[in-house]
Amino acid sequence: MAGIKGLGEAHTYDGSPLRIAIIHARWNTTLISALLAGVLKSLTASGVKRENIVIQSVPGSYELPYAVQRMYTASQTQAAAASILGGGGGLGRGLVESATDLLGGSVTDLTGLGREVVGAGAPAPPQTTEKEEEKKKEGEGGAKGLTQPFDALIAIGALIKGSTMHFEYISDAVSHGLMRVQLDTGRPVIFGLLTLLTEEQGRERAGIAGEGGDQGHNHGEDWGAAAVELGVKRRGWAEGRFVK
Ligand code: RBF
Repeated sequence: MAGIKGLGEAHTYDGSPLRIAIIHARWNTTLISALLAGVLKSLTASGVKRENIVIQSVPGSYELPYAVQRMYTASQTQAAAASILGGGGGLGRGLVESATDLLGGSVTDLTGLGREVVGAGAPAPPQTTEKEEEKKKEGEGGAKGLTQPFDALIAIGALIKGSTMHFEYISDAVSHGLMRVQLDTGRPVIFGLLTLLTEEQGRERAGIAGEGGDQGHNHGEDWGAAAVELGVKRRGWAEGRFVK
């Protein structure tokens, strides 16, 4: 008999006007990088532009609620700077770009595995890729990300039960912390925390189980879709509309 568990009918929402933050822990990196790839895949499929996705990492899941809260505040700071200074040229533009770089410059993206992992709070690495140099030469014509406050934030972590009580304490604290942040800020915080009894459960939920490493379901894809849906719905609610 078929099971009844699961997400139900899929809805699609247009993520193109949204700005999304992803905050992921670095513990259990194999799982995290697969989940992050799943999130990015579904965000992109919903039309969210890569330049409007900011990714930061923290050491472990326990740090997620604080990081989500601070990243949201940082995006509000950027938005305020952008609205005061406007998008015009000259000094104002430079300041807006500095504000944008507050976040954009310190991105850790595990999908580019093999590259250096930048810790939370670490200064932005000074290297500029050839592509970025080209964009600069094009007279700043390169695509700039949005500076609005994040429409949704996705927290990703994987806790695996060990022989001590850390699993119970961290799971509980992070779950409550993330809920608190979303209710306090009024912005959707997507719960991308796997609380696992075994590593195998993690592989199944990250879509990397089995001999070929491609079995199971990548829950990151659902989290990306949830972020877009809630981001779009929140915008509607803010205007007194109920988006279907
Ligand atoms: N963080 C995770 O994201 N996943 C884990 O499975 C995990 N296991 C931990 C086990 C122990 C015994 C400790 C002390 C920490 C663990 N952490 C884990 C790290 C934790 O979330 C946090 O980063 C650190 O406790 C520092 O605040």
